[in-house]
Amino acid sequence: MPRKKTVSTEVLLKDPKVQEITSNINPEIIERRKNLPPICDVFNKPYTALQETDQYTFRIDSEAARQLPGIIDNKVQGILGIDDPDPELKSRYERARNIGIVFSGGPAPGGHNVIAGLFDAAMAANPESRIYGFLLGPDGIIENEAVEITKKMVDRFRNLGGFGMIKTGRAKVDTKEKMEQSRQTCKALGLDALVIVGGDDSNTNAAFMAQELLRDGVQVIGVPKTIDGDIQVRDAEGNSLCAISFGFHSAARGFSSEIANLCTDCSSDVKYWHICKVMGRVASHLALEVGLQTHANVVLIGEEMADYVDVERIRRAEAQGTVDYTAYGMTLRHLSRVICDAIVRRAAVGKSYGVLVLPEGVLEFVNEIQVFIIKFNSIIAAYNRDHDTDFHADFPLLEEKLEYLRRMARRSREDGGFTVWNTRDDDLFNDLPIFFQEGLLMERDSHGNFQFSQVETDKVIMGLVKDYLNILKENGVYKVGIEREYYQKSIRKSGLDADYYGKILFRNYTENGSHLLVRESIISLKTLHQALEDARAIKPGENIQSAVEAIYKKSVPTFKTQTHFYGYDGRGSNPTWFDRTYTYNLGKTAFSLIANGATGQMAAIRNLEREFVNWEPIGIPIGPLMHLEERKGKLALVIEKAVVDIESPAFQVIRAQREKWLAATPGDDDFRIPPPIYYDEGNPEEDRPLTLTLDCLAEEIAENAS
Ligand code: FBP
Repeated sequence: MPRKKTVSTEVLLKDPKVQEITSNINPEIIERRKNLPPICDVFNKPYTALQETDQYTFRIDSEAARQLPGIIDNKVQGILGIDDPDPELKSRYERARNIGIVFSGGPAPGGHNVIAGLFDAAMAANPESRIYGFLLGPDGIIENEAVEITKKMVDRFRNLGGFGMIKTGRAKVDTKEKMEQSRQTCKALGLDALVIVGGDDSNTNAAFMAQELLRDGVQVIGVPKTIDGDIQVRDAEGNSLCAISFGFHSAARGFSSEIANLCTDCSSDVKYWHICKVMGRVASHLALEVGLQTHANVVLIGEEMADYVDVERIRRAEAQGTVDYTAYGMTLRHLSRVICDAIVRRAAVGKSYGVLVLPEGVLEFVNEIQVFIIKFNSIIAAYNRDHDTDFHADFPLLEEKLEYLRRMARRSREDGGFTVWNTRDDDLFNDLPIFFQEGLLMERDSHGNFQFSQVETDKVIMGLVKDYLNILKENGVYKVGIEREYYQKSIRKSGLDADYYGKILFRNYTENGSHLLVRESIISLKTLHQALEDARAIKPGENIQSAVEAIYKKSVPTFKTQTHFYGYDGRGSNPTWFDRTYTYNLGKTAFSLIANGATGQMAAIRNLEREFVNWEPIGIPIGPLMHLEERKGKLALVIEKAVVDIESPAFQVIRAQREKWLAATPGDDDFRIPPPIYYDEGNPEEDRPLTLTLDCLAEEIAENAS
């Protein structure tokens, strides 16, 4: 045999084709970088102006009015495109400016295009302007760590995911010292304006900075970012001003294509339930969108649980002339029952597999967990206040924290007035698995939010599910349905009478169903033997017919799971057409607001739920969005998180499709395969999140019908 020719690694690496396929640049990246997303009509004009409108009203919190007097009276501002500005507007618009921009909180696809939109607009107005990017989030402002953003940097990151250009961080400018340091940074860089790209908490921070920096003439503009989709702004009349934050669509599409692959795999391999925890901290918007995109068998929506009422319990209590208060709201036990019910029903038609979508923050909507979270917030805040120290630093170990709680429970026994943590709380808490206790007692993030991404929600819930499935198995309720035809064929093949054995083995043999369910009383080979003996199908001591035994064994369920966490992966994906277009226009909107003197406003695009031609850049006043909320045991002014509205058309669609997607019927599942996020100008991908499309269609259909 001729010897195979070899080549040295050095020569191999010099080959242009090898270089091409080992390069970190691929044709799609090149295309992405070159592309300029479409811009809203107003940005086709060389200048823009703001038009304040009283059309939208807000219910203003008196505390917000007290703390934010300089920006609380801001109005919604529309943006107008101008061809021939008056000299005053022209000179204001074209002034060279120094603008700082910072990413705050978790990454979200599209962030780089906010910078690109801002940079392109600022350079078009005056190429002498400077854009500074603060490094590693708000810490970059506090510590004056910034880079000047150049065209080369912008072009390198256009239309690409992540926040790699300047990175991000979760620091908060929340003390007098940090505010003063930030002011000094703005002075040192001669900033005219600061753009804060962040979630609800970061935009809250933007409002306080806008107020503080007013006297220095530094404008502060927020930009609605978060994959969680929980920044959605409506006015007091319910008019939508910002339908969704950027990043949501790309992350949801990223999760969906991976979850759809699991749907395909599990319905081929038919042996696993895939438990998919999906990010979104508290709100279940991502889970809702993933549900619509994939038609996973079970899609839990936390917000629905908050309103849960156990009608059966209420009826039972009423029959006894009592009221059962525990029937209102979802408990952990009940949640596990809901999941078990779906698993048992699918098993009954032979489907021992499926896909369950679990929002990461689902526990926030579960009664007893909500109570624990609230109690810990106030216990820890009281400790920190009374001792002027930090609870987590003083009690770093779980055992120390538990001991502190035990002491509180003892105190409640001695002092009837002390009710924040009693023996019952302590007992209930001690029943939870250690990893979950640890999760619940974990330090809150810098904004006082519970860090759900670090809690193994799936493990807690699936632990309970597995326990209850075992009970249902022992009770003979949880069985794998056997296809009638299969049963008859295999029994007859062994020369036995299928009808004779069918009536002994199955509870529904004489009915018409396609799947046969072994009787509840047959839960082991011993009980099977007994049933056959009772029917005189075998004699004591005789072996069970092997074909009958094989059928029985097939009916015994094994619940096998694979757990997955969808979060950081989707958060890092490249932006969809929707997000890259949205964010590029947000960057341009931020510049228009700055160039026209606005501060304390959030750059936004109205009509995102409609086709692109309807998109309308606006400025939303941040101050009026603030309300008081409990954070780390204290009331704080924050922007309210938008959670899933269970009256919304998108949620109603999920509710109506639930049975279909569960597919606890013979035949195929209803899985949907969303196309992956791809880059091809000729074939634009889905142009909006399905949640938004449904909400918009519902409005149009209602209008046409009236
Ligand atoms: P933002 O609200 O800052 O955009 O972050 C959202 C999020 O991705 C949540 O979905 C998740 O719970 C959290 O961040 C994870 O935080 P971390 O990156 O600190 O682990």
